[in-house]
Amino acid sequence: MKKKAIITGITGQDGSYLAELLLKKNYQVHGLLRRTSFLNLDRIQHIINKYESGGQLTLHYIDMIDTSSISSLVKKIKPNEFYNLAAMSHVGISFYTGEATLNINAVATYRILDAITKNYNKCKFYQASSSEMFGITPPPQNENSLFNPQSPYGISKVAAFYTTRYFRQAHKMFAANGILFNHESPRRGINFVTRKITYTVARILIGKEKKLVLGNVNIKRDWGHAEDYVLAIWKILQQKNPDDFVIATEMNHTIWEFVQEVFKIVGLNVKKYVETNNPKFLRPAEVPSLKGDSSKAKKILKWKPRYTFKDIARIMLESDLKSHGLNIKEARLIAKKIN
Ligand code: NAP
Ligand code: G4F
Repeated sequence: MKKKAIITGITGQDGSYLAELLLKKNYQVHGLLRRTSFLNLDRIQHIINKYESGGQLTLHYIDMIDTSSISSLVKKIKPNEFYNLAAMSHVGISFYTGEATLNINAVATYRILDAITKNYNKCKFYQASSSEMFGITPPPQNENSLFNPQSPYGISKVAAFYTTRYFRQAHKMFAANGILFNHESPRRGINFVTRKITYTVARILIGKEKKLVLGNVNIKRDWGHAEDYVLAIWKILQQKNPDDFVIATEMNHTIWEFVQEVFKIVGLNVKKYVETNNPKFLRPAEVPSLKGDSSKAKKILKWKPRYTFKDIARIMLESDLKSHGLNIKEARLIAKKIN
């Protein structure tokens, strides 16, 4: 019998990589998506083409602000695994959309867990928790570090984290948290800082953008690759007992170091093309430094990241150059001319 999984947020960065992984492992995948005014299937069109007609992949319209139909879906499908990845995932924007962020990220998580426990409590549940929950707690952060969130997003994720633990402890569900540090890829949304940098560099080179305008570049993040991280997500639900795991590379870098790395690859002049500390991109409160200690995941999940900081910068840049019709050699020639 094929294993069955439900994924919320299948159209997102992680949802798309996780769906790919599960489909390769021969799961039957049910992906939940919301209605948007502009159909947003870019990250999953390739798997829709390959798996939807044969019935291995099914998409269902469910918005996280109205999870009433999740009960009947869980009752009907009886999934082995439920991955809750949907979220208003932009920390900066959450300062302006606090209530919606709490509804989508926290209240919906409670409703989903309640629906699972009432309709099919054998289903294993994964919650997409975040290093943002640690806030100003100094690095290295691990499973025992204090949560000290600095944004509505961070608060919503702390609430969802404890909701998951509550269903594990009080309702004896297999409910687990992955506390994932930042992870990136060519599928990262273009308003997250790494992708903004690689995307804007490509656009500067083709003359569509004049400058890369950033906020605070002294902030440090522990960046991994989303492909590595969805493997950890899957492993968390394959354990005998539910538990919480920090997933991180254990290395961190400033935003400025990422800028320098990307500009160095194509030889573009940083001083000429980068502006920092623009008020539009400064946040009312910041999380200054994240660096995870993932020794528990290494030991129990036998997981470790394959991609390095430099790999990630290069892969993301190459992908953005390619989608703008350039390779690195051509990009370097243009950079020389416009520096
Ligand atoms: P993402 O690319 O922003 O994807 C978020 C997904 O949630 C998208 O599919 C989005 O749908 C969906 N969504 C948002 N609001 C929704 C709503 N009201 N109803 C239904 N679906 C909704 O985020 P990601 O990077 O893949 O992250 C996945 C999860 O991991 C999120 O919960 C995030 O908070 C968490 N996380 C991410 C990181 C990271 O560094 N990437 C680290 C720690 C934790 P649309 O496509 O329609 O927008
Ligand atoms: O790329 P970011 O927007 O990611 P952030 O805030 O760390 O959140 C991401 O990682 C979390 C895990 O820790 C996830 F839970 C969350 O869903 C998301 O995936 O910003 C990184 C840093 C911030 O400190 C921000 O202030 O970069 C700084 N930054 C500087 N200039 C900028 C910019 N961030 C963005 N998005 N855009 C800028 O222009």
